[in-house]
Amino acid sequence: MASSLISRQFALSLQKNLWLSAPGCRYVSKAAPKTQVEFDYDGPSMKTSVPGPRSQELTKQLGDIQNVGAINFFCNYDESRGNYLVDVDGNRMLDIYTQISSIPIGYNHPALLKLMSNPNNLSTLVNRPALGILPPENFPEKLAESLLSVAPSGMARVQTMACGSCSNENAYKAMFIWYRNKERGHNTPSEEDLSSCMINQVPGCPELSILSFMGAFHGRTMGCLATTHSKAIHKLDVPSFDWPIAPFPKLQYPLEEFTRENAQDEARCLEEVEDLIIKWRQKGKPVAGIVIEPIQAEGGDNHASPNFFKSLRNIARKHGCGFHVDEVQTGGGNTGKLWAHEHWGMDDPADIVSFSKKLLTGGYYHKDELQADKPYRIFNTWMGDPTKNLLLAEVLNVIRRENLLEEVTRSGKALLNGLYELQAQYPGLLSRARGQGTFCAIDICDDATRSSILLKARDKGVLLGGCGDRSIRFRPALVFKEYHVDIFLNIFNDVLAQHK
Ligand code: PSZ
Repeated sequence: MASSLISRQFALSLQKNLWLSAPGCRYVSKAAPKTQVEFDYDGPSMKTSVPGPRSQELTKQLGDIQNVGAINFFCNYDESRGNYLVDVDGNRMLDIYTQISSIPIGYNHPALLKLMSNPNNLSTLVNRPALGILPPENFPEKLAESLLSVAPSGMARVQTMACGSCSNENAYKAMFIWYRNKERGHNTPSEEDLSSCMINQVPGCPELSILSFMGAFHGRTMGCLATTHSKAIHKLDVPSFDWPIAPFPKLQYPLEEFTRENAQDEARCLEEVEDLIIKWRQKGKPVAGIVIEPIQAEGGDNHASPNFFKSLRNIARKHGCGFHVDEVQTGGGNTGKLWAHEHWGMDDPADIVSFSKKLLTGGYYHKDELQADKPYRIFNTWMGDPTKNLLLAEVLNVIRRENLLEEVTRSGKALLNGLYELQAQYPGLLSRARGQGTFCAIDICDDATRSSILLKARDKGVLLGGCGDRSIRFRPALVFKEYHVDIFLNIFNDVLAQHK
């Protein structure tokens, strides 16, 4: 009885959300075959400035319960669809930030609503298992359909986790365990190891380190935070580890004009990495792993060349350090490939690749030898969430069916070309347009102007995010098409004209 009630509710919400007769929407692509019919709004529609009165009222209410300093506005997720986020004041905005880059195929995609309305999936929705001990029958099959179907080259094992930070946190632990067992030459800890680790002392808690890069963001939990170096406010007042921090290349744009300088800067950073590895070994805190983002995202969309990453991977191998590529923000298709590291063209790109955001579940892929030697060493209550694997399997189907990676490459080119043109038009305001696929960014002359541009764009119905000291970043969903680029460029042009 209960289940038929629930499934009826799902069927109703599906009908409501299929938008077959909803006003204000239209068929976007008349040429698309029936199965690929896509529904979208015509464009932004603004009724108030943002946040509007209802958002302000709700922020006040929530303020009595939580810190609301970071809240932008409140959302109406029922009415949001495709590339458009609708707020509680009825404003409809073209979303080029997508919940900090974590919406893969837009809001309320019909394929996902259909999946969630299937009564066969109800028990997955209502019974969240402790996956490490009591997984559901279909779990191996769902992993194969979802995460394993897009496993990075050379990796056949994957561990799911709840979010980006806990994925990285556990990936670091896996590298430490692997490294220590290598040092011991066997997997059996001594009595002294076992007793000393209980009081946070060596040798059980060894002096090992993870090498990270200036400008990196790998999360806010204590271990991850020791490798995060994007903003002081993230780190202030929190104790940390004495781990090595290498410089990340600072490329000059346009790249074609600065080939020599950029290659020199990358070589300088690589040299520094090797120096630090040697220095920390001498200090008695050997580098067990190197962690890096393929594009430093929070830190300001800082890119480096495939050659840089290839050389870094070789340095890690040469010194016996694990190589961990953090694809939490770059993974999922925005760069035009499912994984940004695919652009490096390597057969053996990493020992560990972590993910979250657009992959919907967190987790990490790893080489066989990075598997912890005993159960319960990498473990927690949920270890992920099977509903997210269901959704991810369908997201990947949609990506394949609708050739979304090709679309991303196409709209990414249009976006970057548009940014180049605007940069030429407003040289005092804009510089360093850069990107891969739709994973693009541009620098604004200063932080205050950036804030003003972001707010004015929002009031005109375009949601964007900042990153680094003075960059604006673009993180649309994979269903962001060339005509969405045009809508954005027109509005952005108007906003820039106000800042001349
Ligand atoms: O302010 C914050 O806490 C933000 S703003 C964007 C993020 C976090 N990104 C999360 C992130 C990431 O971009 C990379 C490359 N690695 C790890 C993380 C952490 O993921 P979460 O937020 O899921 O813990």
